[in-house]
This record gives sequence, structure tokens and C-alpha cells, in this order.
Amino acid sequence: MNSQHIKKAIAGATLALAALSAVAHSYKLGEIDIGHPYARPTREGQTVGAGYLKLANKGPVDRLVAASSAAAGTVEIHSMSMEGDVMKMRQVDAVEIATGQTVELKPGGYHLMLMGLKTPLKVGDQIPLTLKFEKAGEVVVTIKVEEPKPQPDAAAVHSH
Ligand SMILES: [Cu+2]
Repeated sequence: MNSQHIKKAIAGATLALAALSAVAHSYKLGEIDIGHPYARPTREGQTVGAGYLKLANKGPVDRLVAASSAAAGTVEIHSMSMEGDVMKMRQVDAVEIATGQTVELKPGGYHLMLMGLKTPLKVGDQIPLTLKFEKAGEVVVTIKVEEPKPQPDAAAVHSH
């Protein structure tokens, strides 16, 4: 194999990987895996939405420090926690992901607040999102807008 062939083989393998990750809807930035970025649809006139994803870190401790999207004026990193019996949401500077740790941004916990949405989020929409990590740098992922899945457990609890 001459170097030209090797280059072609590498390009082919890279394409195959890209196709695979598109199906799985996950992304990789250095040692950080970004799994399944998604958001819920928003109502007409609602200018704020929330984005969720999973961060798994196999490398040195890192921090998600910023996010931005062409679909929103600004994207803030928020946490949610119970204070007494009230759910409080507040902006945080960063989400730390220790070595070997997986941090899930999910309803009721950390999330990305999409502020100043230009149009409501509709099921099936795909929104670009740039994530910035302190050490790993930046990566662009796609947020998919999905209908909330019915929770079988919640349904069982609510049926009398
Ligand atoms: Cu929030």
C-alpha cells in the first residue's frame, strides 16, 4: 500500500465512524463523550427551552463552562435543586465532570437553558449547539427536539 492508499483507507474509516455516531446521536471530544442531546418542544410564544445531554469523561477532570446556539439568544447552564419543598433553578458557572464520571443533564437536575428562542421548538427540529469545555475545547452537537416519553412508572403511580 502506498501512502495515497493509506490516506484513502483512513478517510473511509473516518466516514464510517461519522455515519455510526450520527445513528447513535452521540459525539466525542477528546476523552469526553456527549450522549443524546435533546430538548422538549415549547409552546407558541414561549421563548425559553431546556436542553439535556449526557457527559461521560474518561480523561482528566474537565468542566463544561459555556454553551451557545444559533437558535437562542443565549444559552445558560442551570442547576435545579429542592430547597425545602420548592424546586429552585439557578445559573451555575460550570458543570464539573471528574475522571471516569458521567454527568447527566436531565429534567430536575443540571440543564442548558435556551433563552430568547427565535422560534418555538417543534418535535423533529434539529438545533446546533456549541459546547465549550475548559480543557477539551469546543464541539458542535445537534439537539433533537423530542416528545416527552410516557413514563411507565409514573403512569402506574397515577392510576387508581
Ligand atoms: Cu433553567
